[in-house]
Amino acid sequence: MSDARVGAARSERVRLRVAEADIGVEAAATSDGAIPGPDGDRVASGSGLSRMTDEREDVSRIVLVLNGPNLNLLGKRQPEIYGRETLADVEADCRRLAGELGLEIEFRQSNREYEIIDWIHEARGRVAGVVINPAAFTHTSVAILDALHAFEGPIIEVHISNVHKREEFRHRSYVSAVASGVIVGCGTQGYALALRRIAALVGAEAG
Ligand code: DHK
Repeated sequence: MSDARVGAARSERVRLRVAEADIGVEAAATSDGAIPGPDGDRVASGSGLSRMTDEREDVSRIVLVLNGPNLNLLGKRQPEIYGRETLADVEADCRRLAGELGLEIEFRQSNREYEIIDWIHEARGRVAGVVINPAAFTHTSVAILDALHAFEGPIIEVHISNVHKREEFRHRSYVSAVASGVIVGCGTQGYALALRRIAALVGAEAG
């Protein structure tokens, strides 16, 4: 199937899903806005829906930033590895940058796998893209991988530390199999890089 037809099919799926959910938002489901990514997949097609819309079409501008277990202790836990910035600092940086990029951020952290899965489910048909640092679940969670497979938009995986320089069990990521891109070892700056990439993939970047 061509990129345009994949985009159209995906848009139709979103439209149906929204109609089912009856959330009272009108879909702008065209394949025209489809922007192919390097892997020809996981790219927003102008079909996402949101409370925050622009004047051209009802394109979602929401990016869900998900953080896995122990990241609530960021800044305190192993600062020699993860740095001294707290998760609140990261959130503030993300919100500042999102404003510049014309995006809206939903920023969440959980130590519970099921909660992360539920948030991914709720993102379907509503959120433009997902930035996820699954933390330790990266290396263990088929369930998070499966949930991400059910999400239509781009996904950028972030790791603050360079997991490839660390223990061997950290070299394997289940999530990478579904990610459009992976940012590793750039410290907390990785979140900003991920947001910029999502903005480019969903066509939200001003310039
Ligand atoms: C964070 C964690 O908590 C670890 O379990 C991962 C990741 C690496 C990070 O670098 O952000 O192995």
